[in-house]
Amino acid sequence: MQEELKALAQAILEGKRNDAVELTQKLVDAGVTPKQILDEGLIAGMSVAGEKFKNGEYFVPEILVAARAMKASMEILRPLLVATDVQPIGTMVIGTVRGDLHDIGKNLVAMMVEGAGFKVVDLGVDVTAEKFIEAAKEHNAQIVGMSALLTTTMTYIPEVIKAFDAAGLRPKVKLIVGGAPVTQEWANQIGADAYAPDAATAVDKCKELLGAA
Ligand code: B1M
Repeated sequence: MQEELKALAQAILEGKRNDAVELTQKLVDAGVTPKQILDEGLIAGMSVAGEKFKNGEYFVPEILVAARAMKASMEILRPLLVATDVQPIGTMVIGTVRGDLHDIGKNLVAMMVEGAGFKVVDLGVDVTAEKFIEAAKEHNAQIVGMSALLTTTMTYIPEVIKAFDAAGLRPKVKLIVGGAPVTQEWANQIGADAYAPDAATAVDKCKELLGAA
């Protein structure tokens, strides 16, 4: 089944959703464990896609189709993973901050972090500090990610950070920030735990935050 696993990784890389679903089902039917399909098929393919995105060989559309192919295969694997009790490597809560409706970049980050083996709880857009905190507690998240695309909404990020401090959730919960107007320097200034300029780097940073890199 090694050939099929490789073909699955390639189908994810090329964003071939139907092929990915077909191969995933074939591997399941052949008795390959969901964990092996996840690691050597889906995550393997998404990792290469992430590398290509980082070094400029892939752009947003290629990543989106790869992530969609992965999501479609995950629909088959998810119930099996739950049944076999395969644990995600960590849990991330993510959202676009209050007042901001941009979600394309945040969705990319969510998909790629999920593709790396995390459970991702996506709160959507226009997310308040209270909602971030509530979700972090409810899902026992190790990481909370905040995205902002407007100079007028990025200023809400430090407020969320203060709210996490006030709630006594740090340093247990690590906070990662990103979005077009956000920089490493600013992230340092406001006391975020990590910053990522793009979705592939966000995956690396999340793993580093977990100490799993
Ligand atoms: Co708006 N918009 N927009 N917009 N929009 C920008 C951001 C803007 C730069 C356009 C411009 O004027 N040149 C400008 C902001 C100016 C500023 O603040 N300095 C702007 C504006 C002004 C507005 C409105 C106010 C316009 C108006 O109504 N007058 C309005 C605001 C609405 C609101 O949010 N309250 C508005 C609305 C919209 C649309 C609804 C039309 C649409 C959003 C659709 C959607 O998201 N569903 C939209 C879009 C599409 C854009 C642009 C054109 C593209 C944004 C995008 O999706 N980029 C944008 C101009 C631009 O950036 N060129 C613009 C692609 C995406 C993959 O990149 O989101 O940067 P990005 O995400 C990257 C990284 O930043 C990083 O990884 C991602 C993938 O590599 N990243 C993270 C993102 N989040 C991360 C989180 C992390 C880590 C990394 O950790 C948690």
